[in-house]
Amino acid sequence: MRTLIFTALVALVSLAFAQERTPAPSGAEVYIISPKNGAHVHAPVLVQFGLKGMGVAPAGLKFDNTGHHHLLIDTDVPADLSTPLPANEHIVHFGKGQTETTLNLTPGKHTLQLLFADMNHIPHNPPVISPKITITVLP
Ligand SMILES: [Cu+2]
Repeated sequence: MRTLIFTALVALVSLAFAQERTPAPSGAEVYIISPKNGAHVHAPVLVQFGLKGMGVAPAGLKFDNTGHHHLLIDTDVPADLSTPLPANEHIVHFGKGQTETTLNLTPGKHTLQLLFADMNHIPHNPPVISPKITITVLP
């Protein structure tokens, strides 16, 4: 009996830690509708998020084939996509289900990239990532 309880506990604990990544349907795509790659723009910059083959849902709500947008600003996709994405000035979460934002970027070149992730902020498997664009913000 004791062994059984122990085994059950181990199974529960490993389940809690080995979070299965949410599968993405094949053909799912995120992309930046605007601005266009190479665009010269003035701040504030309206960034519009495009999504194909999946739906947007607020963070914390579980629906199949959904997630929420994350905008990577002047940074690369994190190497480890098995854990929740951090939230900072370079990785902005849109956990309310927003599909656009306005950025007050400083003049100069900036890169933007979208990364979709599930209700727990963990990218899907395979990850749904947009092409990275570079824009120039005019003074
Ligand atoms: Cu998130």
